[in-house]
Amino acid sequence: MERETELDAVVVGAGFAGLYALHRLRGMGLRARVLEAADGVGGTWYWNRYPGARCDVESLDYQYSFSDELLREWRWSERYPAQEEILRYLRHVADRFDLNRDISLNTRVTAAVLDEASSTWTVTTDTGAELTARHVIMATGCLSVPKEPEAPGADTFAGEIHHTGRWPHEGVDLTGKRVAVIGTGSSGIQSIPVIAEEASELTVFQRTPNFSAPAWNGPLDPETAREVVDGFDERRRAIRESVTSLHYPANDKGALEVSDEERERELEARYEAGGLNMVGVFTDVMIDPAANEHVAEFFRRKIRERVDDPAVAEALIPRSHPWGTKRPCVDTEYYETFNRDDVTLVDLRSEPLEEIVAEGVRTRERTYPVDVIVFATGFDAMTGAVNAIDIRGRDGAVLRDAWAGGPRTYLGIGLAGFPNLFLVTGPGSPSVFSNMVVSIEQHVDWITDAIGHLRDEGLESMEPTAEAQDAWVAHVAEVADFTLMTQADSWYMGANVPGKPRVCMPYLGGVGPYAQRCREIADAGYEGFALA
Ligand code: NA7
Repeated sequence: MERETELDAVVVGAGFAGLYALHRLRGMGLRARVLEAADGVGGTWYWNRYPGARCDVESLDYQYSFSDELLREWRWSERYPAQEEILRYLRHVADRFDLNRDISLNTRVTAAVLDEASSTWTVTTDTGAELTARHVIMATGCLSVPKEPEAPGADTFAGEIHHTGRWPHEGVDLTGKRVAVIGTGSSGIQSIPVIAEEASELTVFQRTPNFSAPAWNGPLDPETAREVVDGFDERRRAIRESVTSLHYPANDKGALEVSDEERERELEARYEAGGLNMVGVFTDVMIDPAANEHVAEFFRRKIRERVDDPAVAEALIPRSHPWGTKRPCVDTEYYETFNRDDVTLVDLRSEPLEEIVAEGVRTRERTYPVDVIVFATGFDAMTGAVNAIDIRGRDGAVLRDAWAGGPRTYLGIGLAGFPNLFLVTGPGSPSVFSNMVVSIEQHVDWITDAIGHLRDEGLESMEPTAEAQDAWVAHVAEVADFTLMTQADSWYMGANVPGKPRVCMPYLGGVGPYAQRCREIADAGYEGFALA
């Protein structure tokens, strides 16, 4: 594939979004090619192979809904799917729907340039290939560009360094090794208990403690799974229309409206149900600091119960951000891991990390000698993968420049000045604030319907008007400002990457209401888009 010009669409990325986009486009009789940097399909689940990597959304809801046969033939083994099982599922999807023949692996997209006269895009890759297509669909994922280690001296370290988001495929033998994990977000919290089992000593370097609820993972009862599959359409409809896109019930009461006993009962029940059940616990938790504090205090009590040493428990207790304003974590024995004699917690707030030296990690207080350093330090989320590509639209405008002050989109799907270029779960859509598979299906359906509409109407291009985009960006910010989300230095806010603009990137208006708005816009002839 050196030059390909007969395409209707180029899809960038072969994760959940790219695979489904290809399937849909093919079903419409369109010609599409998927370009994927990795040497296999899977996206996030291809790269994130660190010990303990698992999805926080339950297996039965973290799967495609577009094929009843697929739904019925695939068996999930556990309540929450492990990385390996999700990757196997996605490979199965690629095989079953014969997708591989239109996927180019080991191919990283470097640029996409609009030809205004023909309303087509020329996409170039690091393999030297050049593809021309009417449409470009960015299925690049929200968490696909790992953040570079910010610790100086990493190149002087005598041992091995790994990032959770780029874990070696052959695995890493940590048996008998002294291991450092830097970072206590979801990746750290999932991997720390598993690494502790293997390593001879584990030292955890924590900058910000997080709130984590037990997953209560376990084998999935086949009978329960069958019942869910039998009632799947209704279950999926309900979560699509819900605010969170999780199947957990949303309480219609506020934390401040109920008695102390009722509040405690509700919190305890959600904690016992496990995982992300706490999302939706009370209506006011994400908008009222006093309501939020009840949830935060509940978690703090649980941490004290789970950790033996009171000083360690205090260090693990989050105080610097309201609950839910950084991604709530889901764990298996995370806090209990700190009860082991061979696990040490280093609180970087009281003893800042200064540098990596040949023998290990040096803080202001001392050097911790280790054999392996694991960076669980997260991603350049939501904009990293799009900004890594040189995207040039109308009048040569560079997308990266247009986003210099933070991402600007219409619905998280379209970009003013970049006709026929679509983002799947882009900034300005619920994206990471949802069950990603539900949001991906909604976006891919919407985008491919729009492409079908253009074809049926004999139109060549669509792009949001500047006014519609400005209004949407303002709306996204207004909703965020109404919540407590803007108070945390989270990756939702771009605050984890030095120099990144501080903007709340996901849309917080709720998955169901958002999808409804997208539908209305399409039904009104793609209101806010200029069709030509
Ligand atoms: P996250 O959630 O961004 O977590 C990264 C962690 O690494 C977090 O505890 C950070 O502390 C810490 N960190 C980042 N940079 C540094 C430096 N320079 N020094 C010390 N500590 C640092 O990424 P994950 O991979 O865990 O999870 C990403 C998402 O994947 C997750 O939210 C789920 O949606 C799935 P900080 O909080 O910034 O102080």
